[in-house]
Amino acid sequence: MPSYTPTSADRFTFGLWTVGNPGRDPFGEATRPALNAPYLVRKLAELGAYGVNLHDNDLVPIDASAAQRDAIVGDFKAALSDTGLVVPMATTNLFSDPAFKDGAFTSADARVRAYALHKTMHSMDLGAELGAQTYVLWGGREGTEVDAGGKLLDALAWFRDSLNYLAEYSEAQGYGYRFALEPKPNEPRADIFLPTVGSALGFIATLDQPDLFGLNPEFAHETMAGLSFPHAVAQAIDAGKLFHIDLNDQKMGRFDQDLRFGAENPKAAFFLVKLLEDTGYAGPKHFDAHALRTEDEAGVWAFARGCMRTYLILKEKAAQFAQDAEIQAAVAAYRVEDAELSALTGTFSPENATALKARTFDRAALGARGPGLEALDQLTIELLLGVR
Ligand code: GCO
Ligand code: MN
Ligand code: MN
Repeated sequence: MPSYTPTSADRFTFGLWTVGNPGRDPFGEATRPALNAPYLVRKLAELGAYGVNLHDNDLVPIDASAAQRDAIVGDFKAALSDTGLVVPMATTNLFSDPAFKDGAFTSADARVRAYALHKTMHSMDLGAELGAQTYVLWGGREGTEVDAGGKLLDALAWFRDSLNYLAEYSEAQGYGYRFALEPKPNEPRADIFLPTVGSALGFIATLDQPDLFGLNPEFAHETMAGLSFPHAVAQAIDAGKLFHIDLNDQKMGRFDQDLRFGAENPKAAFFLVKLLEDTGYAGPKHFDAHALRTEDEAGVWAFARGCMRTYLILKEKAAQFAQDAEIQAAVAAYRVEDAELSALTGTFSPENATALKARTFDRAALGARGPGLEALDQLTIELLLGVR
């Protein structure tokens, strides 16, 4: 029986805010004590994680003095160097402070927009000091409940200007960040700007330096929007924009649950892992989730271990899927090739178009073909349920 014990080669990461989540929710107080950053680093290293990610204020309180900041960062760096854990990604908290209650980069107040840039640049300095190469931008408060203010187009322009500015700052400082936009449809705002992977991809094309920008898609976020996460990730991969990924789970149509990876939709999780493994995704696999509010500290580590273990089990299942002769025969039978027709459809030429228009098709036969998907899906389910 394989142990499914991760090593740093698996590149699993957690946020300080994930395993550090004390169980507070809109209806109730924290249910477990806050754990300090160096302790979290040591525990994650013990469990076989590769790295740890952070918002500026997960580590340094928003009102810390320069001396306090340096002491806190020093202790954190010591834990990193003791354990070998790295910080591949950093981000800014642009959602907790009341200053950001109506948006950060998209606030209607120019002073808030300027403060958001100021705070993000300081946070980028911290991330660079810790070695981060990916900078995530999750616009948690970038949205509205009320559209009467009439800022929809302005908000997009302000957002664009801010991202262009930050990209220039990164280049001017020599940080070389790759920025990853993280779409989410709602929560904490009623309607968040750039709500899905597709929206973010469209927006990136309008930036001054689109090559510096990609996606940090999250399983729960596309699921909240009623969309398929594997489909969204495939589109990001197709565009060369899968810069980072947030793994967790979620029931569709519910509040933002941040469940343990694979806990709710193991089949979608399987097709996601298969997609990442088949396409050679080499970035960090970040678990942006937290233990249930019911849990104590032991539950937190059971949660973290479970996220990684489930990924590794699904990775093994993906390999089994590729080696299963009956499954592969069904996959092969699903696809129909026709060399003669492909020669006509592969490249446009007036001759090909004329020849294709002149062809006749047996529509009834096309419509009558059974592609074998019921049988293939059942084989997949049996594989996942462990009877193959
Ligand atoms: C959420 C988001 C956040 C971001 C994090 C990093 O739903 O709250 O997923 O957890 O991922 O702020 O940018
Ligand atoms: Mn989320
Ligand atoms: Mn996230």
